[in-house]
Amino acid sequence: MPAHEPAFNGPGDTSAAWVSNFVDGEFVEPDPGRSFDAVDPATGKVFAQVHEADGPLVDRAVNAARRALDQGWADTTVQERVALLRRVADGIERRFEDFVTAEVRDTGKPVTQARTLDVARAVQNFRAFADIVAAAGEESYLSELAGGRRALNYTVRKPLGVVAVIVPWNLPLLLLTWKVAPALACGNAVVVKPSEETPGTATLLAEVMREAGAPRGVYNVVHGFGGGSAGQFLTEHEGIDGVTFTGSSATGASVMRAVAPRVRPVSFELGGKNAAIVFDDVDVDEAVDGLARSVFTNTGQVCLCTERVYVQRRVFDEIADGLVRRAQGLRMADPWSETTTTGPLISQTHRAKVFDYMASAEQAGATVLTGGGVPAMGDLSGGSWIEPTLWTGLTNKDREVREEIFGPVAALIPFDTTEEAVTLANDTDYGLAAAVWTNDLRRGHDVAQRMRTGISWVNTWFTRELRSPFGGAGLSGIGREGGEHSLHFYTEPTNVCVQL
Ligand code: NAD
Ligand code: 6OD
Repeated sequence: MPAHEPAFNGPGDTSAAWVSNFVDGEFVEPDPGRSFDAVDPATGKVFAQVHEADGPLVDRAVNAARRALDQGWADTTVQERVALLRRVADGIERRFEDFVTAEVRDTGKPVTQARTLDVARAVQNFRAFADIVAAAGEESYLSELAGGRRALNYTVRKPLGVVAVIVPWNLPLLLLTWKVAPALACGNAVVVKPSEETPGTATLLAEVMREAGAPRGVYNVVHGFGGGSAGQFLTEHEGIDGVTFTGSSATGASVMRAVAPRVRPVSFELGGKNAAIVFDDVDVDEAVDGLARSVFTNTGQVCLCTERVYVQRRVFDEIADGLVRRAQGLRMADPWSETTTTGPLISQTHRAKVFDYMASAEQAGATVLTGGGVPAMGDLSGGSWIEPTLWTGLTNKDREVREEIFGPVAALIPFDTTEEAVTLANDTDYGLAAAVWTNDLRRGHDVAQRMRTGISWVNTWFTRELRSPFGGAGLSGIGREGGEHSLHFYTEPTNVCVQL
């Protein structure tokens, strides 16, 4: 079998190229009447059939998760769960290249990125949350009461229960494991619904979970779409105790409506329209290097990517020239080549959306510094390739500067004063991330703190500390995950108050 053939076909025959649902510890026999295509975004070719879960199958998955909790998983010790998380991390490491293969096949992302970012972070997610839950303490307070009496208050944290984990296609395994690891660490059982575009690695993880000894029903995977499909069946299911969701803000609103009648907790990591602020004291090469990463990584399909670059006027042209050179130096080619830096967009549908913004930017009077079209890709021309694109001449009023595009595009806008830069950067309905580029650290701290975002970087981008809070304000989300913040979302506390 070629190295990049999918290795996640589910039961029995590995030549059939089926991606199966995984329920109650077993891969479910595929139903040829209920399937959809898995498409390689780099070629546009169909390479597998994905078994779409119907309502009864989602029901089985939720019930299996509930049984797993009732039959002892919820009562396991922290040490037992930590040990499972470490075995899962080891299991991913043992099958590292299988995960890389599945991720590259599903997304078209460069194989080097899948190795160094996506799959490496999946391993790290399980190890980090094993450490975090092992080190977590409990709260207790001694209350002074009238008459010299005292009461001891302590908090017992219990698993939330059955958690629905719904994730998108851009960093499929990274984002899935960022949620599954803490959920299991806290004693929950999960039903995960990966994106219809990227079903592979969640399915492969089922094999690893089984090998690692996860009890039946603790980890379930249902495949399908959102509305009218597995996503909706899952979020509307009365057996779900909470939903952790990463995806677009519009879908977040639908998920909120779906859980509202049963008042279930949600954790939302949603879209972004992230700003970079570049002051004129920067080392231009260093700043361009960081900016280029923040605009073009994963073909701009990272919620944290910069799509608005505010540059202090004195260095505007230098920064613009540097970014154009970086955009033109990106190597768009076969994702399996070790020298490829940039893959396609996830689908033709998404490419049409990004092109729509490119057309409207030009109508709004933008100057296209580079890009704006489809690169010549030869044998790969069936894929959803797009040129990295930079604009000047747009303002904060234009939709291309207000709406999340989720492609390798950015608008460069000049500013004069710090106050102006802060106002422009905060002038958005989103609030996920910002990056400040300056050699004046006092100014860096000041401006970073004034960003209305879940994270503000200074002289870096996408540098992650998994114990820190991660999430967004405004349209970018509800709540925070990471470190103890994850442990809070995935547990339900009971305060015990004992009069002494
Ligand atoms: P999406 O919202 O279309 O889909 C996300 C997931 O939700 C998919 O699994 C999808 O099938 C499912 N879904 C869609 N409709 C649903 C419904 N009605 N009920 C239940 N599930 C439903 O997002 P996408 O296009 O897959 O991903 C791109 C978006 O995700 C961008 O907006 C990006 O910013 C955001 N994102 C945010 C973060 C973050 O951490 N803040 C991380 C990655 C991606
Ligand atoms: O690094 C993470 O934990 C995280 N949730 C990243 C999100 C990236 C968005 O595409």
